[in-house]
Amino acid sequence: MPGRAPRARTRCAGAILRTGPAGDRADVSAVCATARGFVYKGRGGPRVAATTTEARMTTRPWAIAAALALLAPAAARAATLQVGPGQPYAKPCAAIAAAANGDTILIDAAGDYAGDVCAVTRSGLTLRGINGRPHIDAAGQHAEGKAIWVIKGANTTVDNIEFSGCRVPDQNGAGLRVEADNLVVRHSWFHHNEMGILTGNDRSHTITIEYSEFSDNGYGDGYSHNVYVGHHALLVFRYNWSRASLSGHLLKSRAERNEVLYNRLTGEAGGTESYELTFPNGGLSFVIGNLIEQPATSENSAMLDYLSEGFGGNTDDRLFVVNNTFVNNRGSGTFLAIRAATQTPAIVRNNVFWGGGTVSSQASAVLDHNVTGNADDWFVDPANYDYRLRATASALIDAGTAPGTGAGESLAPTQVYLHPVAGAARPVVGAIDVGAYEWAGDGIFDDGFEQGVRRR
Ligand SMILES: [Ca+2]
Ligand SMILES: [Ca+2]
Repeated sequence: MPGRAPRARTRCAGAILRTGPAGDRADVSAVCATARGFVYKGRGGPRVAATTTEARMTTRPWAIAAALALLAPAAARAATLQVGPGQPYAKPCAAIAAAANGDTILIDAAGDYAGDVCAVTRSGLTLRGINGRPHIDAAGQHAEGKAIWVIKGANTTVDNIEFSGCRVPDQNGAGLRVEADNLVVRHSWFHHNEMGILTGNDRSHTITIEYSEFSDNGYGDGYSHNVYVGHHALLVFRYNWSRASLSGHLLKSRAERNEVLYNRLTGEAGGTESYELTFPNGGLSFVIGNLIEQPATSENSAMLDYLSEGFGGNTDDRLFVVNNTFVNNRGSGTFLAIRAATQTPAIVRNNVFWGGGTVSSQASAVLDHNVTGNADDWFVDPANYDYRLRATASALIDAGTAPGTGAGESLAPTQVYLHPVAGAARPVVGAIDVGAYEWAGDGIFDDGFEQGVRRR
């Protein structure tokens, strides 16, 4: 296959420590684990060590341990494939085609990967950007009419990669189309695709998305979104920034269980997204510690939508909304559109509902220690979507109650979203504050970690 390079399965470690049986101390510089067993390397050229014992006698203990590890079962001797200028693989998909289960593919940000699209069929791959964040622009290409990468292998990790520009005939071209269990996406950026991430509908699958950014995805028809998770067992979505999807939603999930924790879901200036957060089929959903902002230009006036399309095979309708900051710059509408099919009263505790509108459309919702209002001195820098608290936010500081538990889980916000796309421990200062942020003195703002809104 053109461009396909052999995987390196030989690894060497260490240097000679003791004189070996052949008195070869001066001639041997390393011991290598190979398919033939241990091979000494040195001035006399390579030679095969007779036994592991011989190798052990002649090398430092840590060296032989490292070499032995490379002869362990397949899962432990995964290879690392290098992608980029001057590397064995010029493009990510060439390495993906050559990889074995469990391998790591390192993609140098210096490469030009425009139009390099494919399916990922091996399982257990780690696909990681290095030396910056590599960018894969679809450039008119797509894999299987679906995405830049179609994830078909279980237990894949995608780390530190930028995906943009995917368009397909079905108008749902994604950065990632997910058709396998237990994908983990982190530190990645999805923008100007028709979908950021789109999954299939396998109710046994889980997906984790964290420390990632989604912006300006959507075909513009309202059916394409920054993030769209289908019927899954579990979505974990945390420390992400999703903003300004084009007519679609900032986050949509049909999962049976959703853990949406410490994110920034903000339409921002000119954003035309519909729902900022929607669970159209309900599901056991924890919404804790998020900043959720609706701009005046949002295409609908509801922010969090729940059970708007019936259960769709889900069985749980418990919704916990705790210690979030909701900002409604549209000025009217509904913060929590909890639809009529929802039988279980939602638990809505310690939230800020700023800017006007109906808090909950569910009459039976348990509303507890929430604060509504439109004061202009609560937040650090609303113009830049910085809704951490100022000392003047006395209506919010120490105004919360113990978050308690729900569905057997703690509802306490132990972390805060740290902009951009990071997290930090939530400080504990007196009683818990209302909203996604704890006021800990103005000094917290002196370290410059708020870097403002990036515009690209
Ligand atoms: Ca909306
Ligand atoms: Ca406090």
